[in-house]
Amino acid sequence: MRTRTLRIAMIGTGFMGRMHSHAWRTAPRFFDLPRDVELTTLVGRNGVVTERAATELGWLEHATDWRDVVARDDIDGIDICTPGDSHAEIAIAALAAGKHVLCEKPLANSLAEAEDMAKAADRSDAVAMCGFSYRRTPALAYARELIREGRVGNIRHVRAQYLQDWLSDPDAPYTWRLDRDRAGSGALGDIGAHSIDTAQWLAGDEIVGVSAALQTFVVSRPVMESQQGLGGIAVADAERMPVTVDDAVAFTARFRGGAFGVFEATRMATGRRNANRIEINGDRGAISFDFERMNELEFFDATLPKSEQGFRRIQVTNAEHPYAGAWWPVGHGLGYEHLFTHQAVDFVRAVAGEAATEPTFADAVVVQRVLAAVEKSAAEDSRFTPVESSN
Ligand code: 4PW
Repeated sequence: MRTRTLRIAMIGTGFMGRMHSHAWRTAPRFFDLPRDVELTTLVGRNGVVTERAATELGWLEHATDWRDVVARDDIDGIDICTPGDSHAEIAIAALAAGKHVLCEKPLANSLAEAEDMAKAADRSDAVAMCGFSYRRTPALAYARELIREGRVGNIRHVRAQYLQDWLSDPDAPYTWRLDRDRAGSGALGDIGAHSIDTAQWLAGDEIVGVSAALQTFVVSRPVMESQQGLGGIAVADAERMPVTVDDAVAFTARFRGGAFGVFEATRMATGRRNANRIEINGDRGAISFDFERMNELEFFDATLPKSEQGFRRIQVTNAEHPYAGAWWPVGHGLGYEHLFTHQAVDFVRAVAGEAATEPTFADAVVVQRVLAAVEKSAAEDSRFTPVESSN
């Protein structure tokens, strides 16, 4: 029985705003939730754009000032889908006003802001959750179950790559994701943060040290004429804007428990659209995953007789698998949008006290510390050892 309605205000009308709208609408329709969800108010700076988006995406009303909305008594939850430069201010105000908060990743643009947000969450009784959505991939949630049951044993290797190619064209237009002031960092915070969170969450362990390098291949990009997906269309002969973030990052990492990690994130890996991959090798087995085949998990069991060993491809689409039972019968499979629906489900259950909040803001600070360490390591040129020239 759904006793009360959770009234949501969402800030942001872009790609993530559209995705979260779909999730809030779908979650109570497919999952047995303790609360109904009302898409109450959509907030965006541009009134015309926000009104159109509110109508298209099914919000009851729209508004242009998040401060007014956060102060309203008829709103229970604030969903932050804006670029990172406004996360801290909105989240801290919303928590102080007693609202539950779901905030997109990475939690903030700096470690100091993220820590302030976690302190605000500590002072509040409300739910404060960070949107590391890949935790809600059934195959990864199942991988975590296997790892927690000891099926891979002691972890030695964590190998994570997040490869996209939407910026490989040097004339792909400038977006806020290329502006350090708005996004905090480039491939590192936008997609590398997912790998860091997934790796620590799966391994049940924390990264304690990194050695990193960052690379920017394209230092300026043409002004955008119209947005399409993550990128958009540039005007011919447009003025170029300086790119102030990394295009790619690579780092090695040591985990507290002794595991050794290798991470790579780039938005210029031609041919790779959303290859969010992770492989973990332990002394009893291994798991391997690639989001481009998100309904599958590869599992290797080193305890089987040698003659029977080999990676097994498990279709993580059965009712027994995490989240999967609420969807389609006999393994029809899920897509990217389902992660966000599962995230909305877990948020509503946390608000009703039926599930723990995870990831919390404190969990997201752990990721933010790694992001900061990667930037620090990359900035210390002395750690980059040149190969001796043969001439
Ligand atoms: O969080 C990530 C983004 O910012 C995503 O999962 C994919 O890469 C889609 O957009 C970017």
